[in-house]
Amino acid sequence: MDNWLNVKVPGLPPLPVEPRLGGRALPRAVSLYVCGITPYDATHLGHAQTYLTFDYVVRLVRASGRTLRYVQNVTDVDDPLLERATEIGVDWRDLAREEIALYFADMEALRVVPPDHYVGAVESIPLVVDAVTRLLAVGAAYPVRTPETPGGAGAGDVYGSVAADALFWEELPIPARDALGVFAERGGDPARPGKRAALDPLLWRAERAAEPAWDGGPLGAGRPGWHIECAAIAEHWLGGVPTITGGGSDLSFPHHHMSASHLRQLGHPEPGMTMHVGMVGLDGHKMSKSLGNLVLVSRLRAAGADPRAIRLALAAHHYAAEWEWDDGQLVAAQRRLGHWLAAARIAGSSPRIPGGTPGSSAAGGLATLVATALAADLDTPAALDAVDRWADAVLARPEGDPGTVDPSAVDAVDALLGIDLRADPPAPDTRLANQVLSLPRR
Ligand code: 5CA
Ligand code: ZN
Repeated sequence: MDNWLNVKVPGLPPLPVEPRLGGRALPRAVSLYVCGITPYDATHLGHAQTYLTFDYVVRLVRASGRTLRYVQNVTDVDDPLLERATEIGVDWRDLAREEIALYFADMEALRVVPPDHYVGAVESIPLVVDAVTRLLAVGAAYPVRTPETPGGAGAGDVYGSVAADALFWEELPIPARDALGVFAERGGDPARPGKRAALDPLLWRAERAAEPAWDGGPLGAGRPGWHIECAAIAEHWLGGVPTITGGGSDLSFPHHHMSASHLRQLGHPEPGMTMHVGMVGLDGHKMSKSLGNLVLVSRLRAAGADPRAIRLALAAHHYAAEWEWDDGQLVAAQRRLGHWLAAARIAGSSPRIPGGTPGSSAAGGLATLVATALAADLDTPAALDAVDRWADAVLARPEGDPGTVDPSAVDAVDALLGIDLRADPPAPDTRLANQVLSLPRR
């Protein structure tokens, strides 16, 4: 599937940092799987915080001299997308196409580095069919006949068996007594008749009237379940369990737990780590498409917000924190950006440190200072503080004192924090207002 436009990242000399994320050191070769959007509504600030978090991971991992393979999916067929399309009376494919285009425009404006592979659920159906077939073969999955299904060989839904995974309960990321409730809240169907256990997740949904379906070979016509989608894509594109599996904290259970369980039963016992971004809230509730309490990135951009300020407003919060948005944070971020831009203008016209190589001088510590903050479990607030102190020092110099500057400071801010201090602010993208409104919203 298409990807969004690449971002130019200035080269920095390899930085002497050993990133630790969630308390764990990273190997030299890192694979990253980030759970992407379900394209039924526009990118809100919660999504932006999630994708910006992994953008800092990408920039840090590469700047530390490690290799990175990075995959992000897009759930371009699933119940919420189909339900929303029906509700607003558009074809689900048009809704998906339009929302993916808007997501790309938002990611490009925010200068988020794209994944190596951006992979859709629909194009991955052969991978899912293969994975489900293998799970059936090892007894980790079973069919549940459906009266609604138009018969035929293999016709019926397929469920994964949690009882087949010896580590399922041991690895559960939430208290066992909460599992059923959370499963039901987040797309699960605990009461479905015919299941062996209430928590068993759907792997393959047999064709129903008025629902899209694809040829599932031995499984019969149908469409993929959600958790197996991410397991199958990760297995194919990253060779098994990713070093890091990421998304918002609402994906910890059941989604990432189920996907990890599927991967184990597909023959991938290797351990991986998950990184979960705290939920961004508004007015006392998690920002979510289903609640409708959204601040859209595209609306802020159309209203003239500088995407660099949106970035700074979000980076002021540690990724794991849960926090609430208010517009004052954008005002404060815009002020901070102005301070940095003023310093960058002076830095750009000052002599460089004689003989200095990027990142090597005393002041040239900015790249190292920012990378060191990010290496400590992605401490973006500390990284922003480091740039504040650099800007303070540049701006505090007596007038007429040319001083010396860290030649790599502006590049460091660009490469590690995705903020280009050389660029002019973009004009508000007024086309966006129309694009955002072209589909009816509730
Ligand atoms: N397509 C699936 C993942 S495979 C999905 O959850 N899509 S989503 O569109 O609902 O969410 C996209 C990403 O944004 C997920 O990683 C989700 O955890 C994250 N997310 C959603 N709401 C918030 C929020 N309020 N704050 C932070 N992250 C959020
Ligand atoms: Zn996922």
